[in-house]
Amino acid sequence: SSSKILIKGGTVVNAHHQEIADVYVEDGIIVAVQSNLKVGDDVVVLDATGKYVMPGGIDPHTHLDMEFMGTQTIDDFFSGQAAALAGGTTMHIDFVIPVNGSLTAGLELYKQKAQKSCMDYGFHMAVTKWDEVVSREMDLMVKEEGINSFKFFMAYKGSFMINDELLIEGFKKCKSLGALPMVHAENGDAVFEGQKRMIELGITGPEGHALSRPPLLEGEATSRAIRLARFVNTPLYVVHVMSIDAMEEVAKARKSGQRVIGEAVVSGLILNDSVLWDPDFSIAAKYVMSPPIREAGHGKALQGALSSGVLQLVGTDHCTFNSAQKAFGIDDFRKIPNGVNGLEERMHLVWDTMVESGQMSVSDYVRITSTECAKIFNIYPKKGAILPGSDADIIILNPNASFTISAELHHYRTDTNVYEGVTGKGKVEVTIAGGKIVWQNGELKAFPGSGKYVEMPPFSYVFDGIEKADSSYLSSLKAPVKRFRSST
Ligand code: DUC
Ligand code: ZN
Ligand code: ZN
Ligand code: ZN
Repeated sequence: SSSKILIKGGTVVNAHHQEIADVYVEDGIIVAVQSNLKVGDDVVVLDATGKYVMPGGIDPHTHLDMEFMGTQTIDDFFSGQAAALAGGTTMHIDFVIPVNGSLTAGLELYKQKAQKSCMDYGFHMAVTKWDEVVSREMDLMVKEEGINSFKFFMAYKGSFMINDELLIEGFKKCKSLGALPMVHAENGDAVFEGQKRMIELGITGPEGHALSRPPLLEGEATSRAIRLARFVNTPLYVVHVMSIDAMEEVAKARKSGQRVIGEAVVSGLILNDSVLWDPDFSIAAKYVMSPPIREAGHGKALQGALSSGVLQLVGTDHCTFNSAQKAFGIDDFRKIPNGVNGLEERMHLVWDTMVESGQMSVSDYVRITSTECAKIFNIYPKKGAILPGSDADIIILNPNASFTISAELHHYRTDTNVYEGVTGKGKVEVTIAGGKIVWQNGELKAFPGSGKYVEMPPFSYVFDGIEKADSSYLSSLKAPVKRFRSST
């Protein structure tokens, strides 16, 4: 059976260390990492000579089967995850969207959606309104449901957007629970003004989307969220940093010692806004996401921020719609469902852009695509490592093979791909998830129901309002330089 696997002779890479070794897997767990392992003949042997053996990717940011902008994302927990496995990602963290503001109802719905999972997954919880009920539901999520992160949208006026009062309440609540607050940082009120102005000017095409929500507004909201997090004295996770403006706010805060985590997304690293000016609506519309794809220059700066450590990890914001859905906005960019693909392409594109190009070491690649995410969300070293006792989520990457991306070849349900025609170096040849070979020789073996929910425990970085030294990742980040004096 395939429950025992030996990966022979590869270069085993962890975020801290790499060595040539064999990896032995039994019943879903990594049992041994050492050279010249001898095993019985009931073991499947994979030769990894000349290849890298690395932890499967963890995508910290996806939206599968999400109801959004009057429609539903086309990829669900099965199709999105199956595609992820084919691209070397073995876990993702999806955002639960509350139902009429109710976190409990939202979670029930997402538990249903996720039953067809073929890959391990965790949940972040979005908070879209504030009252006593929501506050109590947050306790429940952390204490009973294995959720340790809450996302606040500073944009999407009229639907998800919350104001500063809620942001502060939410940050305080997160802090009291040992949970990590996350923000979608764009100034939603200003975006609303920008959109009205575009329509007044008769700009109704996809370029209007980018023009109405410039980097300025992402920088403003990022700065505000960071300052409010400092006010509350809580760590903060900024999702999808898409501009130099936002990245510089993260850099400044981290330099001062504030505990801010910045997430890059693949589209922001690689694409530029020229695509939004394509005269063919069906091409331009597929690139509409929020925050928008920026002018050339931002992507390169964000790549630099990943290499220098200003940004700590890379996700996708995978959120797919087919061409028919994108066409809802043919007369008005405000109606184009926001979102692009990335779950299947992330591991390949980050390898090619960061490692193959010489901007990053292989160990750092493992860190930004897997290990850092596992540490931030408190599931390391179960996930994010090739170590005895870790889950057997492993990829074998051949640095000399190449990849090609196209809608013809991808494993999603969506009929387009924002990376159509992109080729590069470095190919995931084998994916092992939960101890099973799920991707090999271009063949995908994904089974609905085989993915497990990964509970993410809270952090204990707060004690009576004073930082308590412990071994958790968040508390190991530097404390704010300034503290509030207690009244005397
Ligand atoms: N941005 C997107 O493009 N899609 C989903 C949600 C978001 O913030
Ligand atoms: Zn070692
Ligand atoms: Zn967002
Ligand atoms: Zn998102």
